[in-house]
Amino acid sequence: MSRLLFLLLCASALLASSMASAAIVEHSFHVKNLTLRRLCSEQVITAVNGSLPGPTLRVREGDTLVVHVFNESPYNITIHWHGIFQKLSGWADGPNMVTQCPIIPGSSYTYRFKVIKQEGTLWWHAHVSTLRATVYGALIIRPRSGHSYPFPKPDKEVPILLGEWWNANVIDVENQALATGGAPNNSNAYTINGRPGDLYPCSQNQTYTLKVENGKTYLLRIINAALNNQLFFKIANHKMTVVSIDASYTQPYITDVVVTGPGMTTDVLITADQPVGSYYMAASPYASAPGVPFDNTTTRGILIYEGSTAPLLLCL
Ligand SMILES: *[C@@H]1O[C@H](CO)[C@@H](O)[C@H](O)[C@H]1NC(C)=O
Ligand SMILES: *[C@@H]1O[C@H](CO)[C@@H](O)[C@H](O)[C@H]1NC(C)=O
Ligand SMILES: *[C@@H]1O[C@H](CO)[C@@H](O)[C@H](O)[C@H]1NC(C)=O
Ligand SMILES: *[C@@H]1O[C@H](CO)[C@@H](O)[C@H](O)[C@H]1NC(C)=O
Ligand SMILES: *[C@@H]1O[C@H](CO)[C@@H](O)[C@H](O)[C@H]1NC(C)=O
Ligand SMILES: *[C@@H]1O[C@H](CO)[C@@H](O)[C@H](O)[C@H]1NC(C)=O
Ligand SMILES: [Cu+2]
Repeated sequence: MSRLLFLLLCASALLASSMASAAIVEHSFHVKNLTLRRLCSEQVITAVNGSLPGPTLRVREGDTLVVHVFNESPYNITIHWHGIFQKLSGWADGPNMVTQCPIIPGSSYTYRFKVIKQEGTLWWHAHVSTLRATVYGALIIRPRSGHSYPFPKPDKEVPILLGEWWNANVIDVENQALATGGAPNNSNAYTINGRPGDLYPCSQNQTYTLKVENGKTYLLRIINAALNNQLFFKIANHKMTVVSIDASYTQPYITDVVVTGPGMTTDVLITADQPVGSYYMAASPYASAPGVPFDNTTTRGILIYEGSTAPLLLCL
C-alpha cells in the first residue's frame, strides 16, 4: 500500500515536472505522387506534402510529437524516426513488418512518441522498400524552454539534407534488382536539399543556394539521407565547427570537411567571415570496396553573401 502510494507520488511528481515545459507538437503528413523535373527529364516520385525534402519538424526536448500520416500514394508506407530512442513507444518506430504493418494506400496511421534526452538533429524517412530515397525530412530537437545550446546561439539555423536521386521510379529500381538477382542501379545524382546542382546536365537552375549576411553565424544541420554512401561535405574557404552529431553534443572542433555516413547527422557552425562573394559547397561520396561501382558524382550548392554582385565562384 505505501509502496503503491510512493509510486503514485513519484509518477505525479514526474508528470508535473515534465508538464512544466513539454508540449504536444502535432502535424500531418500527406504522402503522395509528386512530379519533378530533374536531370533533363520528368519523374513521378513519392513525397510528403508535395516537396523534396519533405517538411522540417521542430520540437523541443521533452515534447511529444504526434504525426498523422495519410497515405495517398500507390505504395505501402511507414515512417521511421531515425535515431529517436522511442522509450516505451517502440510501436511508433516505423520499420515495416517489424513494429507495425504498413499503412496501405488510402489509409492513415498516427505516430505518437516523446522526445527525451536527445537534442540536435535527427530526421525521418520511409521505412518500406527504397521509398526513403524520396520520402524524408529533418527532425530538429531544440533544448526545452529555459535551456540553451552549449555553444553560442547562431543567428540562423539551416537544414542541409544530402540525398540521392534516381532518374527512375525507385520501386522499379528495387524490383528490377530483385528480379535479376543483380545489384540495384546506382543513383544518377546526389542532391543538397533536393537539388543536384550545376555539375549535372540541365541542372544549372537546380542548384541549392544559401544566402548569408556578412558577420553572421549559421548552424548547418547536415543530414546524410543518401541510401548507401558516406559523403564528404565542404564549403569553399569556410571553416566549420562541429557541435553535435546524431542529436548528441560533442566537444566542439574546427574542421574544413565533415564526413557523414548514411543516416548520420552532423551539426556545424559556420561564420560568414570571408570577403563578400559566392562560395561553392559540395558533397561527394567515399566508397572503398574494390571493384564495386558506385555513384561517384558530386553535388554542389552555393553560399552567397548578401551584397555579392560578382558572379565569380570560388571553387573547392
Ligand atoms: C502537410 O500538408 C497538409 C495539407 O496541406 C497541412 O495541413 C499540414 O500542415 C502539412 N504538414 C506539415 C508538417 O507541413
Ligand atoms: C502515382 O504514380 C504512379 C507511378 O508513376 C502511378 O502508377 C499512379 O497512377 C499515380 N497515382 C496518381 C493518383 O496519380
Ligand atoms: C502492402 O501491405 C499489405 C498489408 O500488410 C500486404 O498484404 C501487401 O502485400 C503489401 N504490398 C506490397 C507491395 O508489399
Ligand atoms: C538500370 O540501368 C540500366 C542501364 O543503364 C537501364 O537500362 C535500366 O532501365 C535501369 N533500370 C531502371 C529501373 O531504371
Ligand atoms: C532549367 O534549365 C533547363 C535547361 O538546362 C531547362 O530545360 C528547364 O526548363 C529549366 N527549368 C526551369 C524551371 O527554368
Ligand atoms: C566515376 O566512375 C566512372 C565509371 O566507373 C569513371 O569512368 C570515372 O572516371 C569516375 N569519375 C570520378 C570523378 O572518379
Ligand atoms: Cu533510418
